Amino acid sequence: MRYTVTAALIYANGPIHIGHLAGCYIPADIFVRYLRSKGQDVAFISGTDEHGVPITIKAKKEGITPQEVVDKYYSIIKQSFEDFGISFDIYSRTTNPVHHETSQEFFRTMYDKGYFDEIATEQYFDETANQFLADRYIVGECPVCHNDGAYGDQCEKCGSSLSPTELINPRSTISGSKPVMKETKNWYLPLDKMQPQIEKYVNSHTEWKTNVFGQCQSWLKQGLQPRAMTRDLDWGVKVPVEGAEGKVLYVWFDAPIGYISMTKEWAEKAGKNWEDYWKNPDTKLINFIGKDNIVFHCIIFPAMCMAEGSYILADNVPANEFMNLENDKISTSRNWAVWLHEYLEEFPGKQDVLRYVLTANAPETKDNDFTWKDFQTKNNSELVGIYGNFVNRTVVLTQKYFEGKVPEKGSLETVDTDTLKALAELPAQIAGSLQHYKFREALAGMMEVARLGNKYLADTEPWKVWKENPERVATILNIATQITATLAIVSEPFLPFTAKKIYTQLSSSRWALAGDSPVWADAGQASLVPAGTEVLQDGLLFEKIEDAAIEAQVQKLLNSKKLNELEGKTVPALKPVIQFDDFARMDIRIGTILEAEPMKKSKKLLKFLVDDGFEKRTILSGIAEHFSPEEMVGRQVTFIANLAPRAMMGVESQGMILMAEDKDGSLSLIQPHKEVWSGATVN
Ligand code: B3M
Ligand code: ZN
Repeated sequence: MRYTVTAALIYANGPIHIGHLAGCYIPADIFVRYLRSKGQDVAFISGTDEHGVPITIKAKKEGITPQEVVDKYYSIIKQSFEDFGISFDIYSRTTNPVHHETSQEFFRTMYDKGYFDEIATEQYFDETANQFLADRYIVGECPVCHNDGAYGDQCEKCGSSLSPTELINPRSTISGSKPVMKETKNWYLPLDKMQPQIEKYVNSHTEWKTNVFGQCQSWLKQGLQPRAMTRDLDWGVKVPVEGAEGKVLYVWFDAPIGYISMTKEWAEKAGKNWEDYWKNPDTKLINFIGKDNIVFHCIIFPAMCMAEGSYILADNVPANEFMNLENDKISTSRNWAVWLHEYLEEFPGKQDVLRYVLTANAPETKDNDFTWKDFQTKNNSELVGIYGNFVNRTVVLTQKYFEGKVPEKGSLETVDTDTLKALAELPAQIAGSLQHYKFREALAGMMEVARLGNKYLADTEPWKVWKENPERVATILNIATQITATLAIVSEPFLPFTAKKIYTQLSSSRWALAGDSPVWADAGQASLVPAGTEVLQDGLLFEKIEDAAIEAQVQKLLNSKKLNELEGKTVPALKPVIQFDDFARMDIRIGTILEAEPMKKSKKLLKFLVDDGFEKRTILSGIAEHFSPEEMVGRQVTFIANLAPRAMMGVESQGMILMAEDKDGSLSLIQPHKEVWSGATVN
């Protein structure tokens, strides 16, 4: 069987985080690794989406060109995927010439077949910048909540989705000027007319995941609308027809074609025929994506392919829901995320731990939550406690009793045959889950192999038997090694780094391994590793993660939250107007602090002795959490000198020291900018 497996072409406008991995790339990689181990012909294709408004917005924000933005993030993103072992056959980009040619050709074919409707509409135009404005380039007052910073497509404050004409007092974010309505002509794909064909296609795939199938049905039920496939923008693939100056292909038109152009690039290098992967109806096309991309992959791209006429349609689109982080939506702008490059700095070599946790919690049917506590628990009690523990015990006991050589099996007891029978059944069970895109279930099946191994050692207790019956121990450790080998094979899709370590541990054998790639069909066999094979000790597979490391991560997130809260903070509203006389009645002075001491039984109060120019007066001030008594002595402060005395905790305070309160609640003294005499008036 031939497979074309794609993973979403992420926008090259920022680094990637765990949500991306969990939603799309880890499941795609698991699936592909499994297919390869079954000997299938697979092309695993992905890359960055480098067009569209998200890129130009980022460029504007960073003050660089769109090309510079995509160059920067393409490398960062590619590196992260490589670091996490996502085994693409090619990771390319939509700014490559082959992509521009391929998508222009695609458009041209549809155009020549008369598939597009040319429709004139009025769009907002910025006369100062001389360009049409994409929705995101228009801001104004939200008609719902009256937030003044709402975008042309959405108000981020109240979440309403908007169209630019609904904004009150719209402004261009490019020039700040008020946009005007101007007529423009674009090419529309008449999805409304294509609805019956699309419905037929979707309805022939009742096996799709319910979240995917359900979303398609709700789009179809609403009735499909014509959608513009060109945009007035200067960053993107030029529209290849007359009269389209200043227009580019809609980013969602060219992006999925990226899968095709990247396959061409790969095939060229790999000596394959790209058309086998896109035009042969026997090839299965599988698109891995996140849930926000469902409509584009299940309705719009298939419609484009139907219209173009020569490409296969997706056989399945196993989209995941979203992964949340510590009970909150992952957000790039609020920095509520675990960035992959940062994770690797903080947990070097622990790629498989993250792969494991994100798969065990994969948001397959509904949104799910990643928490650091759970990350720690899954590492410590499952990877260390079950998986690592089993492999380690097998290796260590083989070293100890048999000088590191796999012993011969002798005659088998019931516990042995039962265990080998269970072992033989597990790979097929895991494969069944994988074929149905049930990766959590498949991962649980993988852990069953490790559990089986642990139970076998616990039941047979070779360490107790050794003295009386070393032959029996030989059989036990031979079988434990066979379980280890199967564990490595079935782990490879999920934990490729760990699987590789186990292969190394069993390296001197020629069992089952062709280079690095495991052969799925070997899994479950009772005599996979020949007796005599040398077992090397190569350190522990997993190590315990301590509380301190987890607390540091949680603290990091809390710091982001704090920063965000500050960001949203505005200065307090002004108080009502007072007359000059009201102000003149206040006697504000500069004094010098002579002595300072904490107040007994109070966390907040400090007691000062202040030189006010006439005498020494006592002033209490609730700033003990911000200043130490020592650092206050000798300082000049501003205080209200004629405030009626007030007793606090048995001491009379004769005035009030003034402070400025900063955004984060910290306090700052109000001091004259040069030293003045004590008692100086402030007017
Ligand atoms: N670039 C949206 C995203 O990054 C879009 C995916 C394209 S897949 C062909 O989520
Ligand atoms: Zn709003």
